[in-house]
Amino acid sequence: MQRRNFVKKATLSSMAGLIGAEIVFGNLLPKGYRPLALQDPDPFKMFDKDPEMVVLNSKPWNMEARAHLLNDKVTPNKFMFIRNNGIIPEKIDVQNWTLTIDGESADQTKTYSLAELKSKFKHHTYQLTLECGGNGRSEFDPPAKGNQWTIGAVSCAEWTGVRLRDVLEDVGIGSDAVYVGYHGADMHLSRDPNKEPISRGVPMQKALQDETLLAFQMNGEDIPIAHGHPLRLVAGGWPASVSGKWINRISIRNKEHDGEKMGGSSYRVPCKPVAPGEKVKDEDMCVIESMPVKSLITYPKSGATFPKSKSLNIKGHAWAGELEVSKVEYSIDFGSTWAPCTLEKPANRLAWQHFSAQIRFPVVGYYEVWARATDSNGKAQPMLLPGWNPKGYLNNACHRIAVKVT
Ligand SMILES: Nc1nc2c(c(=O)[nH]1)N[C@H]1C(S)=C(S)[C@@H](COP(=O)(O)O)O[C@H]1N2
Ligand SMILES: [Mo]
Repeated sequence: MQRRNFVKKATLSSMAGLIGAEIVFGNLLPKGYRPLALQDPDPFKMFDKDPEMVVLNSKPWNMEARAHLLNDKVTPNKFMFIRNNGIIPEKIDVQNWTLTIDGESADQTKTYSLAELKSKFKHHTYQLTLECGGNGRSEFDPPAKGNQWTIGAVSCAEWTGVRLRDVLEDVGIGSDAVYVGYHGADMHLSRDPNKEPISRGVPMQKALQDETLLAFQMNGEDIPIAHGHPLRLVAGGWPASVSGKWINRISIRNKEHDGEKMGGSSYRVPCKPVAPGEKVKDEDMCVIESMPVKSLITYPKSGATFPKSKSLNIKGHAWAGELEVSKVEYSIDFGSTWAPCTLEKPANRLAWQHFSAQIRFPVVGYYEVWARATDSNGKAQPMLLPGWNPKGYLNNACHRIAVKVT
């Protein structure tokens, strides 16, 4: 006869709390069984993602790609990472969606409907690299709290929208303007309407760049819901946290924006290098601006096996925040020697650049292929880890893949 393990009373009442109703016959629930009402819907179906994507968190939804999934020159939705701080807006009324521009340094407060934004201002399309500031966090020691991103929180999709500059100028930018801050329609995890999950921004100079968009399309279609439909800010080359999703308000500020996740250790790193694990005072932390140079080998998939008779054609992308990538090199001897890769120009400023190389291996056996990019200021990626920081941001270490030659 099978023995049934019944769930504890305490667990039962907490589950009832989550469901919002008493679980009748709850005392008969088998141990370890999660009532359907509490099971997650299939995120791959819900967000139209490839089944090889990796879910890091379901509350809120956070999902990353693997290196080999990012081989496309322009990232399609199915391989694009999702980073949410709160709950995706549940009802989006596109017809009545509005964007309000306000703030101490706005000449007036002005509200636009989506249709007005689309008809009044010229449309622009750019490929823009978006990388989460915490991409690579999982490698830091001592570990940092937060989603344990490996290398997959980066994308380069094609975004279409209007220039933020054109809209801000239509409203009128005060002479004392220093920053813009965004507000989105997503909900705080606590569902408290007075709390925002995130409200970040950029200095005016970044806000006024040609490539900083208020986008309504991604890869030629409506932006997918998880990525900010119907309107998102896209500021390529900076931590993607400044690219606000589900945007309904932008404030022109006369000081550094002080919204949620602008202070403390959020998206900030020690202004000067610190020892791993060191406590850093708030006033010694600086806001992350342009992202550091980085590259990713997207072909072949790590672990691939190749015959020695053939050369291996590696492929990947490299990006350098506000800068251009000036060279990418590869090494098959753990960084002792480096050889050049072929590097393409970006499709436009702030788009990632594609690289490739034909590699011949001297003898059969196990190898690692390492890639290292250098930016236009001559700064290269660190081989293993850059400086430690409390929240594990900005890990731009060289990407490495394993290859067996037979
Ligand atoms: N409204 C809103 N915008 C947001 C976020 C969010 O949680 N809410 N997350 C930010 C962070 S931290 C990142 S890395 C990017 C992720 O964009 P993606 O999910 O489209 O890849 O969106 C940014 N914009
Ligand atoms: Mo992020």
